[in-house]
Amino acid sequence: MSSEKLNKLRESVINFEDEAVDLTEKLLNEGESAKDVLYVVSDALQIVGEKYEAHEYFLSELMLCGDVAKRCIEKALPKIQKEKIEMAGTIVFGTVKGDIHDIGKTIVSSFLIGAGFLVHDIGVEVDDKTFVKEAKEKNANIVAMSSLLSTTMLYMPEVIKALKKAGIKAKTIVGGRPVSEKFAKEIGADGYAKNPTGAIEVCRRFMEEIQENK
Ligand code: B12
Repeated sequence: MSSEKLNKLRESVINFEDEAVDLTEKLLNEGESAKDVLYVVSDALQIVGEKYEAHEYFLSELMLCGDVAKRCIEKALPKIQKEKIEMAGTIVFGTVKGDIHDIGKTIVSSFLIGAGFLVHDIGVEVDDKTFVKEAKEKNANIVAMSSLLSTTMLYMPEVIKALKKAGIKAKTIVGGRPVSEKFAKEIGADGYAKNPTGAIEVCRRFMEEIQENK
């Protein structure tokens, strides 16, 4: 393992430099394991999260880091499949119908990828049928929904109903600016989180519950 280059990768993700993406490609071509690359990107995001919480980084930096990290992870994904790294779980993640906000979803999903989950980002304005189809096709353990509008969050229970009707056993997690723990409970979602670190905690808990019930 080239720890010097991996350290450089960590630094460039934290500093949201495009160079991180080229460096990832280079490391993978030189035979670095995708697992180590992912570990470093995840570590970088952890530090970015801490900087955000400490008000050292603001939303713009968070978004830039999320974007760079996502592009690095995308480079590593084909190799992950080859290495058959055991992922923490499979998540299908979309912004619900009528809503085009995707910055929060992208950030949360890159943190989840960093935490070892295989995340299929199915985009924005996703209707119930598409959530059902994608959850089935990807054999999802978890379905994650984002909404930034107080109008579109009302579509979340429709998705939960459709998943249940289709017999899909995946756990559901909801989030986004207008969504609350109380709302999540009312609509029968299995979980809610306010931010990316909370999402990792909830999704890890889901996976433990799934393993216990096997
Ligand atoms: C950027 C933005 C836009 C961009 C979106 C660009 C994009 N690609 O996403 C554009 C300009 C397109 C836009 C459009 C609109 N917007 Co807008 N937008 C915003 C703004 C300024 C920032 C949102 C954002 O990205 N925040 C940053 C991210 C990191 O935060 P976040 O999304 O909340 O995500 C975090 C958490 O919520 C959580 N999270 C998010 N999703 C999930 C999912 C899960 C599963 C979990 C666990 C956690 C989680 O983790 C994230 C990271 O911490 C907000 C104001 C605000 N302060 O939020 C308004 C805001 C959301 N928009 C608003 C409105 C009204 C609109 C429009 C209707 C405006 C219009 N009249 O056309 C349209 C809607 C279009 C549509 N159909 O969706 C309102 C919503 C009001 C409401 N209560 O419904 C807001 C609150 C502005 C306001 N104060 O009025 N918008």
